[in-house]
Amino acid sequence: MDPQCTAAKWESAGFATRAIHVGQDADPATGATVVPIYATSTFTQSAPGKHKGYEYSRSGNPTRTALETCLASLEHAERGLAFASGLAATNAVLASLLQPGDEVAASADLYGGTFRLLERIFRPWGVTPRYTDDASAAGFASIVTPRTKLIWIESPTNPLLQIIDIAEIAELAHRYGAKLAVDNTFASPYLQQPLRLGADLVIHSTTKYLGGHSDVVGGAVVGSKELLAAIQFYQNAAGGVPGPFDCYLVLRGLKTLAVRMERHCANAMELAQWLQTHPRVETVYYPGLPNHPGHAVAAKQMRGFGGMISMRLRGGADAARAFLPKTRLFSLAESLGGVESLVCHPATMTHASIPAEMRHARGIDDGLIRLSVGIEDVADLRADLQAALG
Ligand code: P1T
Repeated sequence: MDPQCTAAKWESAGFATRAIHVGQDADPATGATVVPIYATSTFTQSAPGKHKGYEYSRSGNPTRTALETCLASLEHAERGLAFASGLAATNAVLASLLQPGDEVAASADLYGGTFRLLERIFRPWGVTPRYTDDASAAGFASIVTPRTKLIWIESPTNPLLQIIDIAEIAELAHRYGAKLAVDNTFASPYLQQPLRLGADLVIHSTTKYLGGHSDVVGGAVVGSKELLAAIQFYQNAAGGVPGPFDCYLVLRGLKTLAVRMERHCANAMELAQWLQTHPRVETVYYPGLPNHPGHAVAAKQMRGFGGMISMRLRGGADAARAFLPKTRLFSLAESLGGVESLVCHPATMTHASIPAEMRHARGIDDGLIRLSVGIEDVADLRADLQAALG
């Protein structure tokens, strides 16, 4: 059956129900309750061109279709596409919507890999990226030109947890004839659905909260059928598809996304409140704190404030260097969004590809520490941070 039809019957169901069921009807061939891993590169045809909807697994695979259908439902999109990584998804969006001569306007605070892709691949190809430190509508208006085809934002941003008013930027983008793409990785669709706020495309690194267990690398793009047709054409022509095992892992992760996010948010809120009273901590960046400059907008556009916290310690870079190797439960590692807590040093890890001068100007200096708060017992997480803070 057309997966879009099976999705339609779940339209009025709640988020957790859709995460567990949409695109995941019992397997038509065997009745298997859980979507099988269709480990096949190709599909047998009864006559040339006569097949059951699948020809070759670069173009489509039933395990991938299940994941794409579910992701589209969770973001209230017409259609979803799964990719081999978050950056493969980002690359496909940029390459299929932009031509040499076009410009892309982005918030200055964004994942280092996205910055590297824009600067090292797309700028030499002829696309001009422009960045704004002021991520308000006025800030974006100051860098948008008649050549701007796309505005690219994250909210919350990586790693400074800035909040961008998605509805306001969508309105601005459309006024200038541009599209708005939102990298929703830090929020997940459970906390925020940018398409409902006017965005045109949503991008995910499914490696993070959607997979949720730090055991898979993947990406996704969701949006209208029209925009996704161009992106799917690019994906099929250029590759970048996820394998069926990886799709299975992300789909399995989605089933518990709602309960995991509740716990990520509760743990992060408790730790952020505690950290901001800690004598060794200078600044805490967490949108759930009322003194965070984006708190009101976050409360308006998100269901909760997420599991990511950044902070600066008194004593700057030296204090950060002393703290980072000392945590035991928080593993010092890149990535985020898994059930286990991670700690990261953006300047030398996730954002090392941004030139030092630019990084420092943006506030990503050697004193910045980023926490991905997992779903362990919060008392244990707090004790771990306390011991490392000394
Ligand atoms: O790693 P990959 O699945 O290709 O996703 C890239 C990506 C895209 N968007 C955001 C907001 C991201 O944070 C990432 C990856 N980020 C990390 C690995 C990190 O530790 O920040």
